[in-house]
Parts: sequence; C-alpha cells; structure tokens
Amino acid sequence: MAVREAEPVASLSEVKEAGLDREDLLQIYRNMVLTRGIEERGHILYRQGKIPGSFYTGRGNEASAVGVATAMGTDDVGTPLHRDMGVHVTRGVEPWRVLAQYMGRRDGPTKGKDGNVHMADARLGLIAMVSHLPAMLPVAVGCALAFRIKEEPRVAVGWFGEGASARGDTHEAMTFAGTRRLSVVFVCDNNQWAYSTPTHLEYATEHVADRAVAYGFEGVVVDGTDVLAVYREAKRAIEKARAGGGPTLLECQTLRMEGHAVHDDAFYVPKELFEEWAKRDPLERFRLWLQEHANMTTEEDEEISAGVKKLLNDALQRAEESPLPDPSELLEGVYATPEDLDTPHHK
Ligand SMILES: Cc1ncc(C[n+]2csc(CCOP(=O)(O)OP(=O)(O)O)c2C)c(N)n1
Ligand SMILES: [Mg+2]
Repeated sequence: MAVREAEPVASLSEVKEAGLDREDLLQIYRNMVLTRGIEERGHILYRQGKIPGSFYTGRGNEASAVGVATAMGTDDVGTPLHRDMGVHVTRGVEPWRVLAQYMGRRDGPTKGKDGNVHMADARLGLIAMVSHLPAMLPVAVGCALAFRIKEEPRVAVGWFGEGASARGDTHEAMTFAGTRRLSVVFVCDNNQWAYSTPTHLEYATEHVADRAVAYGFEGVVVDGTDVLAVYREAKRAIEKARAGGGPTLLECQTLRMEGHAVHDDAFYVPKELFEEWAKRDPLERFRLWLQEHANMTTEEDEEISAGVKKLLNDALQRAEESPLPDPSELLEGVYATPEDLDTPHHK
C-alpha cells in the first residue's frame, strides 16, 4: 500500500501522549462549535440579503480544519481555503471581523475589498487565498523555501481540495517541495466533490495521498471527521517537517455537507451519501468522545454553547455597525509599496 491509513484516537492517555491536556480538548471543541456557528450566522445573513455574491461554508470539515490548525506552531504559516474557517478560528481571528468580511464591511480582514471567504489575517500567520485553488500550494512551498534560506525552524501548511489536485500547480508544488525536502505539509480537504464532479473523475488512484510516494515523501489518509486523529497526524507531519524530514501529504476524508456554495443545492450528490455522513458529524462525534473519555459534563457543554452564542450575537452587532468602505479607499492596501517590502531587492 502506498499510503498509511491513520488509526482513530481511542483514549485520553493517547491524547496526552499527543500533547493535549483536558483544557486543550475543550478548547478544540469550542473552536469547532464556533466555526460552525460563524457559518450558520453567515447563512442567515445571506438569506437576509446582506452578503454580496455567493456564500461558501465548510460544514463537515470543522474537525479537519481545527485539527490541523491546532497542531501548527505560533510561527508556522498556512494558506487555508474556502472550507477551512476552522483554521482562522483556531489561529485566533475575531469572529466579528469574519462576519464583517462576509458583508463586505470595512472591518473585515480585506477591509471590504474582497468577498466572503477570500480573506486571512497575516498577523496570525495566514495568507489569503486567491480563487485559483491549488495556486496557494506554490505560495506555501515558497514560504518553506524562505524558511530554509533564512534557517528558520518554521513550517508552512498548504491546503487544497481533491478537485484542485487535478491541476498543474499541485504537481509543481509537490515536485519542488519533494526534491528540496522543504518544511511543508500539504493538506488535502477531500470532501468527495469538486463542485459537481465526483472523485473518480478527479484522480485515478484510490487515494489522493497515494501520489505522495511519487514525489518522494510520505502520504497519510485520515478520517477528517475525527478531530483527534487529524490533530495527531498533522502534529507528526509538522514536527517531522520541522526536524528536516521533508513534506507530508495528509489527506483528510470528509463529505461536503452542503452545496459547493449557497447557490448550489447539490442535487447531484446521492441523498444516501448525505445520510451516511450525517451520522459522522464531526462536532457530534467529538462531543460524544469528550463525554465518554474526558468526562465532559452537560454543564460544561452548555457553557461552551452559550459562550459561543453570546460571542456571535455580540460579533454580529459589531459587524453590522461596521461601515461599508469609502470608495476613495479603493486602491489602498491593494498593492504593496516598495517601503512595505523588506527584501534586499526593494531596499
Ligand atoms: C482555475 C479555477 N477554475 C474554477 C474555479 C471555480 N471553482 C472554485 S472551487 C471549485 C471546485 C474545487 O473543488 P475541490 O478542489 O475539490 O475543492 P472543494 O470546493 O470541494 O473544497 C471550482 C470549480 C476557480 N476558482 N478557479
Ligand atoms: Mg472537493
């Protein structure tokens, strides 16, 4: 077999071995609840006509996004995509800024200059995506190359969809990272669909991660609805990269639980598939795991839900108060000035 299939995390002692204590577990859970809550609020805003353009969510991908981001170090960088709200949340974005971004307001991370999920806060080590999906993989690889040149023990995490794996930039990024053994982890959000295209028309191998061996590094397949398994594999891959062991391709298997975006009702996805994966809802799975293995009480659970609800109510109000950007600011912050760049060439 070309790839390793990750084991589920069964007990609290295994979790402790992986470096998480009980507080960390509850924080992970909270981040997942918050991630879903932000996107649910987004749906409401969309129905109220307050979101210009379409609206994208990562329902079903919360464990995968939060699990990987939890494994990243503070100084590591990442290029999360449209299914990875959990990465922004885990790295500490303020939810009101996300809601402001959804509505094109001035206080969104792009100051109203880009729509919905095309955003990231560079101060949190995240780089905003462009629309051409695997186009962010060469950017992540470029970051890892910079870390190599500057001799910094940092890791870059690059996300891509399984559909994006069919494009050339994926191949270029993996070839370059493999040959130079760069400190990069490629995370494939395999949600089984690229818009309406199913996996058998996207790649001819059993797994996307099977390809890793051809690029000269390790491929791992993990259940993307199991946040602890994702965390453990991401941690291994990130620390391996940091120690000079080269890249890993980590494939997180999920199902996209909504349409490609809100304008798409996903009529082409078999109903039974949704029913089957609804039983593996990542939040529900982790909630039950916490009750069973970490003695999470009903009060703790309710406290987390109530805290998130309050946070989002306040966030929504603050976001609605944020103004639309003034047209005179249109070109500000779009292009870097030479003074903004600290490369020798620009000094
Ligand atoms: C070059 C290019 N072609 C098409 C699109 C429109 N588009 C955005 S996401 C997407 C599907 C990508 O599928 P996948 O990589 O599996 O990611 P998913 O949306 O399933 O997370 C498409 C066709 C785009 N953004 N860029
Ligand atoms: Mg997909």
